[in-house]
Amino acid sequence: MIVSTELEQKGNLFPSEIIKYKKDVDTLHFSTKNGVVLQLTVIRDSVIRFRYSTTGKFEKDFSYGITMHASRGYSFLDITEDETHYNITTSKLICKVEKQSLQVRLFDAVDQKLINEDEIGFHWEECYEHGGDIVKMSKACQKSESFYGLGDKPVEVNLKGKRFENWATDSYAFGKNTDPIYKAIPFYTAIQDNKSYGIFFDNTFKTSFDFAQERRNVTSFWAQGGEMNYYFIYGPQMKDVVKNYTDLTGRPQALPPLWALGFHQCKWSYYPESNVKKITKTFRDLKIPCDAIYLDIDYMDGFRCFTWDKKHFPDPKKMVKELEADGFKTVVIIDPGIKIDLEYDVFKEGLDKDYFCKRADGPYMKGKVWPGECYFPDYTKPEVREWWSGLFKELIEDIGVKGVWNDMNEPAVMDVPNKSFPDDVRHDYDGNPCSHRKAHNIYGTQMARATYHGLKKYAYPKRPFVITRSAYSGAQRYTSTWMGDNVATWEHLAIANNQAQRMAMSGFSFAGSDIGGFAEQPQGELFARWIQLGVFHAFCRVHSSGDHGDQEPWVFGEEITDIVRKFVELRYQLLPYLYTAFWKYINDGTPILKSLVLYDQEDTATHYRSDEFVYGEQILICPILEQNAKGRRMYIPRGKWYNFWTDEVVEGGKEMWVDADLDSMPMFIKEGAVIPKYPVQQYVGEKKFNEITLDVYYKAGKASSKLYDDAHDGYDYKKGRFSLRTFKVTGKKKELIIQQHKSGEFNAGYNNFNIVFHNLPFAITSIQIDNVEIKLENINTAKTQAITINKEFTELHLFGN
Ligand code: MIG
Repeated sequence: MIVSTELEQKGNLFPSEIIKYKKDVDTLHFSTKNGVVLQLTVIRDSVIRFRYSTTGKFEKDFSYGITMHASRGYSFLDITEDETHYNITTSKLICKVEKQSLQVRLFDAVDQKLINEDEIGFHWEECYEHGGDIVKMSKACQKSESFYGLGDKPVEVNLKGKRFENWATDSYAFGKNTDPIYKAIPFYTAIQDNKSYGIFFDNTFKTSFDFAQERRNVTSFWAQGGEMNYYFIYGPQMKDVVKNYTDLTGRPQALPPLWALGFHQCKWSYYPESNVKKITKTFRDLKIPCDAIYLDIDYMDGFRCFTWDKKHFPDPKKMVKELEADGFKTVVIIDPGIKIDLEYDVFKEGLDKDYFCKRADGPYMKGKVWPGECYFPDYTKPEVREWWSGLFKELIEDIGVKGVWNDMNEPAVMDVPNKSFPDDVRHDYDGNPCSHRKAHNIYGTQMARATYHGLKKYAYPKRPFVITRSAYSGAQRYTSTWMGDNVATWEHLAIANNQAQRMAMSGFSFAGSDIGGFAEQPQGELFARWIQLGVFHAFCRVHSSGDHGDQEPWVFGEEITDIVRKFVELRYQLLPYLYTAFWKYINDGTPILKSLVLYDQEDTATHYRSDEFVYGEQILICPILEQNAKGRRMYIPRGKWYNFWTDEVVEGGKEMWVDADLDSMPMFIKEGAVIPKYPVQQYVGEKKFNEITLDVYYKAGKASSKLYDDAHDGYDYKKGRFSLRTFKVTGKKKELIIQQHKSGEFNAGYNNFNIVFHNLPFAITSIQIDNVEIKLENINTAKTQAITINKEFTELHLFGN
């Protein structure tokens, strides 16, 4: 604390007028009279990076957030200077830098309209205590502007009027509005005047964001250290902003194995082995599909990572193998805390090689977690990550574990007021030594990254599966995630819905919450409603702390068990649809879940909707969030939608009541959609089948759908062994045409499509496949509105009367 010094009086400091300008290929340097430098880099036509230095010197340019694969290059760049401004023009953006103040304004290059402007812009406060500056940015907030994103914040989808902090924090039983919680994702999107842009503030110190909370007309963000370093990403569609953000910060490096998109069952803790097997057997006996079973911390010997409690798990290899034979993939937890124990080789090796984090003056960072007193690997050091990756050899290659769950990596420390490391802990930060103030928010991501590389190596030629609790921007490249310790309440069901949507629009689609709630015990009704939502999240896992009773699908009585089975079966049927959405996410960054604002931003009625979302491209979901509900009011986005359960067609662009008793939920399909479905399986790959279903929802007009497929594991798909099918549907009064376009070299095991037509406005009188008339009786017309045909057709043409 600085008391009555000159510094205190200094307060906020501002750049003065520009006295020097220099261009270096794609980077412009503006220097002010008082020594501030703005380094403006045109990354792409729609992406500009702003970096400010208050000393004239910049830090080494290093970021954990930005992927080395980020694309660069623009099609047009023009720089002009007039009396008051420098004007930087690309094909998408016009950026004006004011000479007097260094303030920035951004306009759409096409219609010249304002997108975003600095209010006071960049300013800073010197930080005596730690050195450096508290760096700040204030921007004007337009009247009808709304804000979204920012990772796991447990609030409604629209962030306007709220203030947040990013400091990864272990937040057991967090509640609505608790801030911060586990993740630090300093990226938001905004929309005003039907123009959407995003800001990625790539700074791993504690960052804060104020969305017109303190002042109605101002949105600001600041950090406790480091540089003011942000990327301005223009849309004007929010979808494109998110895509471009994932172009910068990365997308998953590989598709997940398909089993990872199945249903997962977890608890703290399933042990001993007989108990694990009892659980997996019950899934099979009751025919509730399930692909993964989790072992929480109790499988270890005294919570020592990479060991087994031999009393409870005498032969882990044998157990894992047996589980696998029954379709269950074993996922085990690995925490960062390494027990201080000279008899324990992981600890010994870490100590000998000097891999653990140290305090400022040299002693090790000692903290209490589950194993008791621990040291913690410094995952921000490449050598340490390499070592950590190697530790997975036995677990993955030999024992056969298929996935790893990284917990407590905020990092969490017990029995200390700040729940984490003290600020003075030192980190390597990949050769940019720093204190924990800078490394805290990235610690979990670097742990997950090292874990990922271990799994990738030892699971080869299969694909790895990692799940993490803490994350910074970019973690989506390596891992999936869950939202930490939620609670079995109705309010938390709504939070889970908002968090999954928010994560998806923050570039992190492979996410889900503990279904049913981690703390406390849900009633059967809440559990059923939660399953209904959870099966539409990319990551779908039941987990609970266990000290409040059982939370398997069958413990709430038969009615609930049947509902759970129905919805988990639906998830398994829709796996090809989800897999296609995942492929799209990896391929171009399209979020798997789309909040309505992201789905249709032009319709301002969507800007404050939080409950409804579009799953993939064409399925509208709205969970029931209240007890005893027999349905609910919801907003249907513009266009025509089919009620999934009744095939009734509704015209969107309005709110309406939708029936949904406990065994149902509001679910709609976009007209014109072709929805692929597998037969129900108890686990991915259980059955060989000769056909899959395509549900075709008639539309008067044109629509297009995609179906991606590959071997569901392994990397052959990267060598062209995938199959991408595009179905173009054209509906006329008495005709329906489906054109199929195929690419890729993968040949799926099935031969036929069973095409089911919904709502055909005519009776089929004749059918042509690839211009050849087919005798109606030659086609397996089980139902009048369905036909089975070879999957390689090019054009299917139905005629009717
Ligand atoms: O301090 O490993 O969020 O999912 O079951 C609790 C035990 C540590 C917190 C995780 C939770 C996990 C639990 N862990």
